[in-house]
Amino acid sequence: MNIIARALLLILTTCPALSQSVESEPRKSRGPIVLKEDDRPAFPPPPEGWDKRREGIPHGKLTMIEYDSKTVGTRRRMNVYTPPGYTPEKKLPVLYLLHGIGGDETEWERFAHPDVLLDNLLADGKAVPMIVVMPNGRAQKNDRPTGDVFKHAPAFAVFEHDLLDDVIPTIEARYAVQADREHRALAGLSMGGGQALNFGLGHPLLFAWVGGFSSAPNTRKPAELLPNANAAKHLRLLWLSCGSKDGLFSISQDFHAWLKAQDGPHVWHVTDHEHDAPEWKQALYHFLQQLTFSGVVPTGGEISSQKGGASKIGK
Ligand code: FER
Repeated sequence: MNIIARALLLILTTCPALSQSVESEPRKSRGPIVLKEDDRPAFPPPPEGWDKRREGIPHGKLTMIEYDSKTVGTRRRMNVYTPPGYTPEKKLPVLYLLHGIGGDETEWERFAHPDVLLDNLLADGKAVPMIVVMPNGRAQKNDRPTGDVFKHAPAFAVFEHDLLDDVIPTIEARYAVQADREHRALAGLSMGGGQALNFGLGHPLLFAWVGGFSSAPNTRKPAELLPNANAAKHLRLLWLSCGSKDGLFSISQDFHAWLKAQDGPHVWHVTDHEHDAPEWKQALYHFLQQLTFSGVVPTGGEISSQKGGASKIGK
């Protein structure tokens, strides 16, 4: 993102009045951040060395792959992490990890090095082997984050079709993947957080693991995301995190409060960060450990599974 776009982003994320103008559906003006008693970290800060590339442990592999998007009508790119020891003989679960408004398929790797975090977690037995797919969430012909990136907001909504019809089928055709909801996670930061909540909760038969990090104003309102908070019981994990100094805090806070009021199970992790890369990196570190891809979620409790239902994916 160039310096002008960055400055604009800072103004927009800290000034509720201005941010209204770029929302597709205006939300209520966001007032000052008011912290509640339960707006606290769910996890301690990561331990020493958590984000340092370690010698002497097995390393996974990052590959930038291309695919033909029927949705966009272009050849697009995504960054794919395969864990150490990946072989076409053993099917693995997949996390689809989405970037923010100024990012692209390289953003997570530049900000957070998910490969390093996962290599370290795997070496320490704190995560299970998984494939991590980092696509480009701006589903338009020119998907570079240039110019006024806020004008690209509609393309972040179109990405729902690219994800379901192009990205996921490509990954499931080319990699050894456990192609069912129990082994498919969707998460993202900011605009990507809004996408993950909108698409993930909108397609409960496709995703059992959903996470929104510092979710942006593209996030649907709580009652639209989950008309019945009880539905969260059918997920393995619903994750919400945000920095308490983020101008977008109320978006995550409101959804948390709405879920809590109705006993909808979820993780709520609040740090004292702003809308920044260190927030997303530590959120990812903790989120990866919650992705057990089994019925047991370390902090989320035992959640019953949703049975049956047709998916257009994997057919
Ligand atoms: C907005 C403020 C921030 C908005 C999007 C963002 C679509 C996204 C920020 C990011 O992805 O970092 O008003 O409207």
